[in-house]
Amino acid sequence: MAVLDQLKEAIISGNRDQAKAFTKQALDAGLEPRKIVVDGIAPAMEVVGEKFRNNEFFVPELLIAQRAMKESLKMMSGAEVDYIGTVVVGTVKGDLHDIGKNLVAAMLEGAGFKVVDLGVDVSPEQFVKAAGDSSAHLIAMSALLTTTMGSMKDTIEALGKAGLRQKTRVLIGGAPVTQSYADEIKADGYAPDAASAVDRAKALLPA
Ligand code: B1M
Repeated sequence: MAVLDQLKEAIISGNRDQAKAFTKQALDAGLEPRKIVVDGIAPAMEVVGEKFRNNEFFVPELLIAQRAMKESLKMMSGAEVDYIGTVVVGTVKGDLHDIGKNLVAAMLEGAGFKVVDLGVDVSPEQFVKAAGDSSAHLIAMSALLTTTMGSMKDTIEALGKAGLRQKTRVLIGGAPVTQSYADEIKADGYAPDAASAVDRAKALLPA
């Protein structure tokens, strides 16, 4: 089996040690980090998401697959890449769900974005500061709770107050988020899944 298929299987089964070993093997063989993400890690997490939706996987399987994915991603941080843009990513204030957000971050990284990942429970002020500090083209916010979605609106308003709204596009997503919510809060884009988040993010880059 090719090394990226082995990596994919290791992540799906949540085997951290194997995920690290196959990532190392892929890097040693000269594969680009971007290729490892796009052809190894991202498809693995798509399978995990699909199995979860079909009730073949439950939360523990989701979490151990995510842990294996993180180990693999960690081994590639710091690699030299020509970035197509900078995106600040995070799960909004009050919200600790990060599996989907991590998948979006990994796919964006794989597509050539420099990703500044602020993690979870990110306040509007933290998003705005990171966008300013990194001259980000885009902020990508994830929310999984209906009670935390409002923080997306607060962040857009905070960007405006900081004078950054014109130069920083805003992409939102997460299970309870919809296109009509994005329209309501004047976000620049909405994506229902990680793959379409990449397409939307690319479309939002300045020409
Ligand atoms: Co929580 N949780 N949870 N949870 N949890 C949900 C979201 C819930 C729907 C479960 C339920 O009641 N049926 C419910 C929310 C209800 C609501 O508000 N409508 C819920 C609740 C209530 C809670 C707690 C309040 C429970 C409690 O303590 N009483 C609590 C809140 C904690 C907090 O955040 N403050 C809580 C806690 C947790 C755990 C910690 C146990 C764990 C999170 C672990 C972690 O993330 N590290 C957890 C989990 C795992 C879930 C479920 C079961 C799975 C979420 C997940 O990871 N899905 C979820 C129920 C469900 O979805 N069936 C649930 C897989 C992931 C790949 O999908 O994140 O949707 P998802 O990401 C998708 C898309 O949404 C999209 O791309 C991904 C796929 O490609 N996407 C984006 C995501 N972000 C995007 C951003 C984009 C674009 C696309 O652009 C920027």
